[in-house]
Amino acid sequence: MYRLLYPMRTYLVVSGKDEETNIMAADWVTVLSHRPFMVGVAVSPKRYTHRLIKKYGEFVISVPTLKMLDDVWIAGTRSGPSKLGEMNITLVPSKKVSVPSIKEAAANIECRVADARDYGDHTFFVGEVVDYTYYESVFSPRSVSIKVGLLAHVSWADFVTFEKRIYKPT
Ligand code: FMN
Repeated sequence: MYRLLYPMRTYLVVSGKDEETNIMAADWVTVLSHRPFMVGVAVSPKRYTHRLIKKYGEFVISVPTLKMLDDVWIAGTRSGPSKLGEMNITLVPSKKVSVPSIKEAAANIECRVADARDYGDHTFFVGEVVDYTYYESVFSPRSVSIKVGLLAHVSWADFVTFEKRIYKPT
């Protein structure tokens, strides 16, 4: 009953390169370490993305916004690089990895696979973050602007964004 941990933020995982570039939606993404900056993502071996991460040893975690919801849905419901033809995104070169980044995404986190381990029906890919790009209008060292419409997934086709900021008294 993984749904007990929902809502979860939704991300995009970019893998492969050139004509073999692929994008899938992923909820099961987490930060693992601050220094060095490391992230992890659980990817089912059934995903085309799984094959590409294994093949190239690199992936990019992109942070989609509400404007990209249609693309997120395509990324999360179709399999293989041909889906990119249906999507409305612009691929741009990443800084350190050969897997491209997504121009429209609020951030792109460039990862090299540091470890891959199977847990149950998913493989947990650990990525060492080698570089990143982001919109300064959304992310600053101390905070995040939620106005951009960061996506969280509730169930099948049901998504929410963060609306209300609750100020913690200090
Ligand atoms: N699949 C995973 O393996 N891990 C995930 O964390 C994950 N999260 C998803 C979140 C959303 C919102 C959606 C719609 C789907 C998610 N999926 C996840 C399923 C894949 O995105 C989906 O199977 C996709 O079609 C795989 O694409 P690919 O075969 O081109 O790699």
